[in-house]
Amino acid sequence: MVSKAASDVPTQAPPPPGSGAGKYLHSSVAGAAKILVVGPLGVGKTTLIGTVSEIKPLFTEAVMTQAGARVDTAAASAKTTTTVALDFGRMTIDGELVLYLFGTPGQPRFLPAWRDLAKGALGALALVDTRDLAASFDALGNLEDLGLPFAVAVNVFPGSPQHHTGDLRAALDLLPETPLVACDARDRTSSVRALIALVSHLIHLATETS
Ligand SMILES: Nc1nc2c(ncn2[C@@H]2O[C@H](COP(=O)(O)OP(=O)(O)OP(=O)(O)O)[C@@H](O)[C@H]2O)c(=O)[nH]1
Ligand SMILES: [Mg+2]
Repeated sequence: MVSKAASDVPTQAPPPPGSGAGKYLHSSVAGAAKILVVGPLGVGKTTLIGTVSEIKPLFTEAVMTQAGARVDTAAASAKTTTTVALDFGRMTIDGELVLYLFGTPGQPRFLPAWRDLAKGALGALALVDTRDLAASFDALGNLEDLGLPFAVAVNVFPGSPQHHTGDLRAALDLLPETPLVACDARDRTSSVRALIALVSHLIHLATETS
């Protein structure tokens, strides 16, 4: 059970290990990494990719259908459109590591489509809305099924309940090593920090297995 308390979810990801971060991944992934941005309906995936992308992002928004409208999450209540195929953007870290960002559709009926979208991906950033934690379970479970390493970013909305990190980790059933950070998908600095937390995690995993 998540208790209400002052949030201690870190808003700053651990700093990347300088230009070494990019250099390490540069040698292992030839300077480019495919990253998924996942999460439930309306959690802010499209917003985050639009915020950080250094190219004009590709969006595939469509007016919500009846099927989509029935999925009533806190974040989705004021939305009229939803991603129906994918979002695409690009962000460079350290001037040398290019992240190709693929946003997934949030509607549960599209979960099976992730299998194709995840091909060649190195990891995922999973966005979570604390106003409806249960809405994230499908996305996190899908990442585990795919064996895709991920970091979790709490996208903070007005009125979002604040939780102690330990309570949140327990509620989301996260492994101890899975990064958990807070972000505002509309803010570039905090969104980039969330992606850097993921990249740092991927570097750590790659270092462990090399
Ligand atoms: N207050 C606040 N609003 C946000 C934040 N992130 C996104 N929003 C708003 O929430 C709405 C949903 O954002 P989207 O980016 O479309 O969400 P999505 O996860 O791509 O949604 P689907 O594609 O339908 O799954 C938009 O109106 C955003 O402006 C945030 O961090 N804070
Ligand atoms: Mg979207």
